[in-house]
Amino acid sequence: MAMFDGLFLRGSHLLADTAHHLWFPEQASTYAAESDGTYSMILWISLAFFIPLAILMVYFPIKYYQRKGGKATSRVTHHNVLEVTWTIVPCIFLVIMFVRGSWGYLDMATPPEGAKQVDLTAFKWGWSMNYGKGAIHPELHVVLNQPTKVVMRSTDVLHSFFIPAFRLKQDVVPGRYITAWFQATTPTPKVSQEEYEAALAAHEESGDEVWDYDRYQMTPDGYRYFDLFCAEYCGRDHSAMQSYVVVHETQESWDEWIRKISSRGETPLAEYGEKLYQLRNCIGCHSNEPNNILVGPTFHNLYGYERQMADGETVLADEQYIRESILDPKAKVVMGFQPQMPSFKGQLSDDDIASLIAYMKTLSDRGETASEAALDDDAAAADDADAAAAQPVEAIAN
Ligand code: HEC
Ligand SMILES: [Cu+2]
Repeated sequence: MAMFDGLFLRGSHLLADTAHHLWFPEQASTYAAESDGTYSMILWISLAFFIPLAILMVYFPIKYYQRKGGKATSRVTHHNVLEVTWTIVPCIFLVIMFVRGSWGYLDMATPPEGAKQVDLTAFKWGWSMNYGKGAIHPELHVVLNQPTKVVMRSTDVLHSFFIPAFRLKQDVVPGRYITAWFQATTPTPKVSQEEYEAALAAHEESGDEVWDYDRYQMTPDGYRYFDLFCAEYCGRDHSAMQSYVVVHETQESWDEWIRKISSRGETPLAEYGEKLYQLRNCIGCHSNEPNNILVGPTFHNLYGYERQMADGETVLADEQYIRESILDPKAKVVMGFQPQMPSFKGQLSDDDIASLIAYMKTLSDRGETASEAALDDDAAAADDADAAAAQPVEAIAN
C-alpha cells in the first residue's frame, strides 16, 4: 500500500531492520516486509509507553509515600490539559496501528487476479497439495514472483497453515474452504550435483525409511526449501505436521517437477506403492512391521489374512476389502480401532491403489496366494476409477 508506506513505514523501517536481523526469519514474500514493519511499529510504540509507565509506577509510590502523622496534602482531582493529552495521543497511535494493520490484512486477504491455484488438504497429521491432473504431493511447489492461491480444507480438526518465511499464517477450519495467497520473492534453488549425490548416498547408508529433510537440508529431489508448519495444536503428532515449500526459479523447472510426480512411469507397482505409503502419509498411522501398532493396524501380514471387524463380522483382506478400506474407511471398521482414517476417495487414482495393494502383498507371507484373482479385480477396479474420475466434484465433496 504505497500511500501508507510513505506515511508510516519510514520511521519504523530502521528499527524493523534491526528486529529483522535479531529475531525474524528471512523475508521471502511480497508482504513479508510490510508484516514485519507493522509488527515492529506496534512493538516499539508499546515499549515507548510501557517502559516510562513501569518506571513511574515504581517511582511515584516511593516519592509520595506519607508516613503516619505527616501533614495532609490537598487533593488534586483534575488536570484538563493532562487528561486530554493522555487520551488524544494514544488514540492517534491506535488509529495508526489499526489503519496500517487493516491495509496489510486486506492485502493478504485478497488474492490477485490470475493467481495460480493449489488445492490443499490438511489432515491428522500432514499436508497434501493437489496440483490437478493427479499430481498430488506433500510438498508445496511454486514459481518465483508468481502469485499462488492456496485453497485449503481440513478432513478432521482445526489446523493452521504457517509459512514463517512468507509471514503467512491461516487457520484451516474443518467444514469449509479457506483461501490464502502469497507471492514468493526468494528462490530455493537446486543444490549442486555433488551435494545431492552425497545426500542420496548418506540416505542410502542410513537405512532410513523416510527422507530426513532437516539432516540434508534439501528435499528428496535436491531442492532447498522453506518450512511449512501446523500452528494449531491438533493432537498426538501435531509437532510432526510439517511440510516444505520449494520456490522454483522458472516455470519450466516447476513443470518438470510436476511431470515427475504425476505418474508412476516405469516404476514397478510395489515400489511405487511403498513411495505412496510414505508420500500419502499412510506411514503416519500404519507401520509395516510386525506388532507395531500405531493409530491403525500394521500392514505386515494384512493382505490375505482374515480380519475381525468391530461389529463381529470376519472379512478376508483381499484386493476388494483393501480398496474399500482406502476409499470408504468407515464401511468396515477393524476391531479394536477408532474410525479415524480419512477417506482417500478422489485423492488416489486406481493405479495408486493397485500400487499400494502390490506393496502390501510384499509385506505379507500370503502375498502370492490371491495374485491371480487380483489381475481380474484390478481390471474391474480400473473401470470404477474411470467412472469416479468423471465426477471430480463429487469426489472433492467427499
Ligand atoms: C489418520 C490415520 C490414518 C491414515 C493417515 C491412514 N489410515 Fe488406514 N486406518 C486407520 C485406522 C485407525 C484404521 C482401523 C479402523 C478402520 O478400519 O477404519 C485403518 C484401517 C486401514 C485398513 C484396513 C486394515 C485392516 O487391518 O483390516 C487399510 C487397508 C488401510 N487403513 C489403508 C490405508 C492406506 C493405504 C493409507 C494411506 C493412503 C491409510 N490407510 C492412511 C488410520 C489411518
Ligand atoms: Cu495440525
